[in-house]
Amino acid sequence: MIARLFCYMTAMAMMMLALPARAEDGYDLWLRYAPADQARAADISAHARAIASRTNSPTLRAASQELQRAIMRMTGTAPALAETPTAGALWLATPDTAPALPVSLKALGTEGYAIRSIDQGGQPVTLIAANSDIGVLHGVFHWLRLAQTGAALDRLDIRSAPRIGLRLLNHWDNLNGTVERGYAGMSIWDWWRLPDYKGPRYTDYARANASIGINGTVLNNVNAKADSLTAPYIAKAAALADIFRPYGIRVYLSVKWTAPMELDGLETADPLDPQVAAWWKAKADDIYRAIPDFGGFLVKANSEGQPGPQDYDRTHADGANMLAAAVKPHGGIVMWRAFVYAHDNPDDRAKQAFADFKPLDGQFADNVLVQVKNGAIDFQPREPFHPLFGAMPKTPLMMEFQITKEYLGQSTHLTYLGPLFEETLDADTYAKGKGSTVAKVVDGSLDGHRLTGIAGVANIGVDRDWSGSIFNQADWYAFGRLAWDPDLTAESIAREWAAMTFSPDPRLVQPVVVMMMGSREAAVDYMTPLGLAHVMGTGHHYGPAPWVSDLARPEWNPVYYHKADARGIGFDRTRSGSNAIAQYAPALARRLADPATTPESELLWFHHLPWDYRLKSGETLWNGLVHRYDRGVAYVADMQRTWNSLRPLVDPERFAQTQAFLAIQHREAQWWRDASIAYFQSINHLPLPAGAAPPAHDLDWYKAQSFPYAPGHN
Ligand code: BDP
Repeated sequence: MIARLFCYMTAMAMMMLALPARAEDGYDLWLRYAPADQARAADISAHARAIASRTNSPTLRAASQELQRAIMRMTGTAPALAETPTAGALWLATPDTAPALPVSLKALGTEGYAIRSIDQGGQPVTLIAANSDIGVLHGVFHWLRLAQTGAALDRLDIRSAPRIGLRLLNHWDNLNGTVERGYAGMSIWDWWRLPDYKGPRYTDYARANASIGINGTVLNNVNAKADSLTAPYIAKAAALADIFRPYGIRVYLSVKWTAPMELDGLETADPLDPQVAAWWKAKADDIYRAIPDFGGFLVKANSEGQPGPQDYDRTHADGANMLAAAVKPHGGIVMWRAFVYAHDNPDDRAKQAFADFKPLDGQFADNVLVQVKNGAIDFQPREPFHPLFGAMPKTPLMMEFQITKEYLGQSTHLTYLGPLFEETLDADTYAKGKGSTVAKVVDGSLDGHRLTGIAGVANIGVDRDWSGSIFNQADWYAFGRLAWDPDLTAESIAREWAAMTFSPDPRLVQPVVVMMMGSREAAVDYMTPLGLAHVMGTGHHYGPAPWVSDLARPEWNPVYYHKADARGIGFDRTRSGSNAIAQYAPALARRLADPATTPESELLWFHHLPWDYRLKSGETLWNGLVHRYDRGVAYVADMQRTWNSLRPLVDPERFAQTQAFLAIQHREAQWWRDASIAYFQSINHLPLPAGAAPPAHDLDWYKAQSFPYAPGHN
């Protein structure tokens, strides 16, 4: 009887293991730990019979729990817990817990780790060692990546340390729960019910970020409200900081320049006014009392209507240094954004940040970073790298990427951003000769900076799948991986991500990676080919609107960017135009001066060219544009075919979401193509190249489309 009951219980337990713990709705991200096949499960078990760890710090407890959960899910067997390493154990160790480690921890810093297969008194053991508990946690996630992607688990000898110090998410989340440029539902910060209610999502957020090495998060929108600096909101931020701390993630806040006036009635926000400086110092002291490891401030000042030091005839450096002095005694930093352009400045918008910031090089305090967007306009599908990279050697420049896809299809288009990030990081600034890549500026190696950083505008919300779509998760993932190591390739990252997110089966990984790798170029093709930019709909930036010309500020209008007329198209940024190219190093500027030596992918960014200009292919510029629009649409149709062929290998829920979203993308790619062609044809009156289909509707139809409720637009 007892034996029968036991058999029944075992059978029940086996059945429960075979079923997924919960629906595959994307909540688990790349930390799914799906059951492995028998052989692989045995292999994982053999290398994870036990977890050996001597301390019980919150961080090591989190590491151990992650391993237990993962190994149980992947193999069906729980690892034993031990203090000392036994045969087949994963041994988590720091010099504090194990003084004579058989591996050097030099050059691994406080966050890096070593993973090594060792022989411990005749027993095989996998050592995961680091100088700190956080390093061990990162090492654990690395080992779990190996386990999930089908990699070998024996003879390991891995050393890894982050190349960039501050690896941050920037949440553009508002205190009312909306998210600027958010396409994944409301903010994950439940400001209203914090600090009393702290849902489990915050811990899962921290796990996901720690698993890719992110070590900081700016909680609120750069278009900040002063209220986030009031005592109740500091307490709310402190509650989040407490949850994130064991995962090595610090909290930062965006601040509004006029907070001293708004909150405490000061008469000025002049950075050189002693009362203003004293206010910020006292505010910083308050924050650090609640959050002892608070990271610091992010500031958007004198940009798009935000107040700033220039309102008092002071410079960005005056403003940044005043705030920097307030956080300095606590070890905090200031990230001062270079995203500035002024309504009363008639110069090319692409030149304005450089003009403001370059002269300030050398004037910033040593705990200030200037945060620069990847390109000089605004997160376009493709932009040349921002000319400030390489131009401010005395200032640590922090990269700002946008993970949320404001301009790349928002929540539904499959446009993997890995190649965009990689392209920017690999771009050569020529600041100190060939090989002076943007990555070397950002990681500090080019100019010898120790303070280094990279930020990604988060794509996270309360949607079950976090990011608005399964494939958008890959952008979050890729950002973290590249922030840790900018030399990784977008393709290798896509491979890891696909294996963990879906399955390590090469029949799935191979085609999914191919889809992903061409997807961003496809979006460039159907939205902004050949270096076009900012031709999106007004405000919401959803869909095409290259015809818009009636907005108050010239640089808000798409016509400002493409400058199409009867003779040609493109923005002349050479000497005959705005001469923006002169902001690049001479070796690069020389090449950009001539359309023949400008990369075709950036042609119309730098040059205004006649419609019959000959492209490298021999076709005219106009025909080449049309072909690219068509190529982009065709790529999406290809992705649909590929995805449909993968149905047997993907769970129904995630299969259906991606299938539906690809259908939306195809329809919208066609819309982009047709609307763009209809508009440009109304200007150049040229026939379409042979074989190209006419737009489905006339131009007025496209112009009449209106989207007052498109998401993400405040
Ligand atoms: C643009 C967004 C706007 C942001 C701004 C910024 O359209 O919503 O506030 O950048 O970065 O991309 O400050």
